[in-house]
Amino acid sequence: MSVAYSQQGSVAVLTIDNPPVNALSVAVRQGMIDGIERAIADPAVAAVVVIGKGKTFIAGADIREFGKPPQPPRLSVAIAALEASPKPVVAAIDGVALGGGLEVALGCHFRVATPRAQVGLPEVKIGIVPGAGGVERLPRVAGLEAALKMIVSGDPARAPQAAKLGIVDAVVEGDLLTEAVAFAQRVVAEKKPLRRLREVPIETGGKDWRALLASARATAAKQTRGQISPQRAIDCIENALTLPFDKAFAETARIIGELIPSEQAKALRYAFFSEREAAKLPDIDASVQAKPLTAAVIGAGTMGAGIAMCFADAGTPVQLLESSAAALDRGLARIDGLYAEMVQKGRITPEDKAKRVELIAKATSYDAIGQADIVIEAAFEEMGVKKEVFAKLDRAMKPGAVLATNTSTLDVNEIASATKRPESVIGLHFFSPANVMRLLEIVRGAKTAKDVVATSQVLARRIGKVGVVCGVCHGFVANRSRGQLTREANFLVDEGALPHQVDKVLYDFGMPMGPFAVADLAGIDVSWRVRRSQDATRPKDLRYSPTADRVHDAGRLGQKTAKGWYRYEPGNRAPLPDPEVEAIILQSSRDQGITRRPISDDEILARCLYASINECAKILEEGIALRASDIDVMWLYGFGFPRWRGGPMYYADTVGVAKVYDAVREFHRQHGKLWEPSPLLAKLAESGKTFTGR
Ligand code: 3H9
Repeated sequence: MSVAYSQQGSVAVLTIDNPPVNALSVAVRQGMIDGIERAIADPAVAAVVVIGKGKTFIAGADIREFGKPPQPPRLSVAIAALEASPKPVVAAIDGVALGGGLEVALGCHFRVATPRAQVGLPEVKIGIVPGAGGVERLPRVAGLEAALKMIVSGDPARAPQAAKLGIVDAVVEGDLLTEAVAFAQRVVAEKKPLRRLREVPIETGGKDWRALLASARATAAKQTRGQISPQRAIDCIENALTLPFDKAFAETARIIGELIPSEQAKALRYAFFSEREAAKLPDIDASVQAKPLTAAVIGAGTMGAGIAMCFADAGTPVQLLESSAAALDRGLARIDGLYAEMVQKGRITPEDKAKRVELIAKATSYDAIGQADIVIEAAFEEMGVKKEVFAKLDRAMKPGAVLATNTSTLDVNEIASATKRPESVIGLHFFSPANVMRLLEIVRGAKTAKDVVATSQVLARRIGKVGVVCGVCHGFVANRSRGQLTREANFLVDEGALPHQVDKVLYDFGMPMGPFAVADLAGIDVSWRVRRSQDATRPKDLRYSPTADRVHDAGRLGQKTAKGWYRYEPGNRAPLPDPEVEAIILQSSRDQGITRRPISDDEILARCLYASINECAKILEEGIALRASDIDVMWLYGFGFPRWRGGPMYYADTVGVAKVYDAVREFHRQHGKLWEPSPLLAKLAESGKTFTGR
């Protein structure tokens, strides 16, 4: 039964029952129509409550139905039936009312919600627009400005905020169904007029709607650069303002009809499901119990401080350990400064700051953290240091504690060997800045126990990260594959391109920054140190670009010295091309005996991206990543790869694996060994298959 019909006194109750999230599959749509018709026809029924079974009202249209031939009845027909009811219809919202779920609620005459409920129209995030009346009705209930913000960002509002905006009529404590039925009975008793939102005018709050729309367009163009759906949603809102309800609705239906099969929407749906898939591991099911999660972090440097902030931001207490009180104070001062910046920017209140700072407890001895359930080491990136720390942790931590290392390159198995409990050791690789970037690479060592992996996944969720599990190799999945992009970017500069040309191509593709701007942000000395650590093992016959070393040796360490691959004006992070760097580059090309040539944007894009894709394929065939989609999730959350392109693996599928393979073979011919094609890439290309099943 997708919609159960029952009665409480004179109130009919339609209970949406479509686990796990009450998505609006065809049976639910039909069930709502049948239910409302039955209630209208029954003289013993005076009002109707629509409620979701379980912890969710309705998560929206069934995204799995998109791209398949639509099956009647349409959602809008079911919603129209609710709205047209001559008997009052009350939506009772717990959990989430998202997308079509909120649209159902807005079709009802009244809405009551629990305090924890959330309502929103996240359609733009999956590349479409709200297509069942949300665009037209939300501005009518919440006013133009608030609706514009919610629809264009796709972000939900919590019940108290929704009540302030008028989206929810009452926030109720206690049993939701009881309260909703009582609310419905009051509506009947007080003969309250039924509020059909289609009949309500849109309030602009006295503001010029054209200016509001223009500003929303500009914000969306910045925040979701390259993505079509937010702009199309604004088109729909403009129609809602200028056309009669039904005409505007028909236009929205046309627009969503175009968007659903679009490449962007397909990629965004793929990203949605990939993210959920990444949480599933074939050998770890619900029977593997995660451990509790009191946490400690070792090292109050940039990374350690950022990791501690992740816990504090999630409202979870954390201990921060440093070897000396002075180092600890420096770390805490850094944290204080970062929170102060957030207060200044209006992102958190001074009270939030105080609460968060208070959640970070000081520790200067291993004994002090011994009872933590999970400890994350963020000490200096050097094997000797790591092993020393882990030997100490082995002695200090209680049995069963998870011992995690935040290494970005070192062998987790070797680190684990410094303990007598390698089964408790795991890599938890945060991305910089740790309190901002959402990827958490969960690196499973050869001996890591299943419950340690499961605990790390739970931890990731708890602190708002997207955890993706992978195996051990140098650089793990994300940095190893991204490293190839940087490699080619450097070679391209040696061959004739300039940093700003390379960066522009990747920025225009949709990356948040190009590789040279990233290098300046991260610090040229950081990558210089990594290269030095590889000098002894780097095969002599491999091509190596000395240019980045020369930039480093010229004292250009990036943004921190106001010069790196670019120069920077005081107080400004905008990268400016610098003739001094150009001179270094030209000299480096000459010294390498390279005759510089004009390099096309197409070549830049292909070399940078295909180098990474080829490496991703190697990572997949080595079994370091479980699925192509896991790699994509890592790039989306670790490097800001444009979500509407799905990720590098999905992108390779859209280009065509055979085309990518041909290009890789050609680059191999031209540039040699580093372009050795991945056998998996070759196999897929030759058999006409894809990485992602696209
Ligand atoms: C829409 O409504 C268009 C309309 O305007 C009408 C147009 C005509 N469909 O995330 P979780 C699955 S567009 C199908 O792990 P949580 C999900 O894949 C829709 N399946 O749980 C997963 O499956 P599995 C607008 C869905 O508690 C399982 O449910 N709505 C849908 O962390 C559990 O999900 C959205 O975009 C769906 N709509 O978070 C909301 N939603 O177990 C999308 C979820 O096989 N959903 N599943 O992996 C969400 O944001 C979160 O899933 C939610 C729950 C907050 C609901």
